[in-house]
Amino acid sequence: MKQNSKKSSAHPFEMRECHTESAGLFFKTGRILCRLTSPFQKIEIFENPTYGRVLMLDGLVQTTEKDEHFYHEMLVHPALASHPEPQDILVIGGGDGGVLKEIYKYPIRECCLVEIDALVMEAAEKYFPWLPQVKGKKGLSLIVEDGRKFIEQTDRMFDVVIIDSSDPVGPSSVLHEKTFFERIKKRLNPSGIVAGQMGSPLFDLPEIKKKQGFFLNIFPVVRFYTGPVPTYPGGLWSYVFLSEKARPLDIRREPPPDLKFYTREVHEAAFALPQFMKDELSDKKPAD
Ligand code: AG3
Repeated sequence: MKQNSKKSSAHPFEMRECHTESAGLFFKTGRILCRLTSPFQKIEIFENPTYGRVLMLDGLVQTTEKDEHFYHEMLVHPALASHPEPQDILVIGGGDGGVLKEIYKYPIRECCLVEIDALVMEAAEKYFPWLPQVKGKKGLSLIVEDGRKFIEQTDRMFDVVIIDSSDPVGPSSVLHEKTFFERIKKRLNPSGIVAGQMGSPLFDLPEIKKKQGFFLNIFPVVRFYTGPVPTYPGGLWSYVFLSEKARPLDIRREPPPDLKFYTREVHEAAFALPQFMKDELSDKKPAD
């Protein structure tokens, strides 16, 4: 969230993310596993008795062991379940590997993950199980590069692109811009789908609406959906489903086994937007 891009507490036994000037979320910390500053951001991983291991970047919660599946499953499965034959997948961001672990529940051909910060990947590999779990899987390439540069330079085409960015501040801000999505569209096969995280409906609705404006200029199918993420600002999170022709409610396969959050019914329900979002997002005119 823009106004809070700052801080985690300086107190050694407590970390916090401020959601507004006057509210936020605090974590008592057990062991601090990693605290370093990369060329891009501050990386912190610590243990919390309630949420398990927590990853923060620049003081913003990215993932926790306890609720990661709320987010990773909802970012990945709606797109992969709605594509006729997802084979070649691109992930932008997501260096912690949570998205990859979900993608490899499908029999895909290739998956390419592009993460700007090698130190995020190194730290996550050490302290979370997801990257080690997928390393060596068929067709996986891990590329350390700016996602925007990658998409400008690659000539590869993809069936599904998953954008696991952080908030639109710091290294991730370019991943929220119109030109980035225009480039992605050029790298998408005809039935291709893009799924991306869109922030907090409670706090970020003006930005979500702004993005809707340019999405509608680029993609014929633009659908937002939501799901809870207990440790993200506002508790309810939003995502977008973009495509030339795939429809989000045209679910083509059963979910892989052993998911903890996503089901077919959750998928369908997620696209039914709460009234306060409909009020803002229902005029479907493309932006100029
Ligand atoms: N990426 C989205 C995190 C957004 C959280 N925002 C915040 N806490 N203000 C998560 C990466 C996990 N793979």
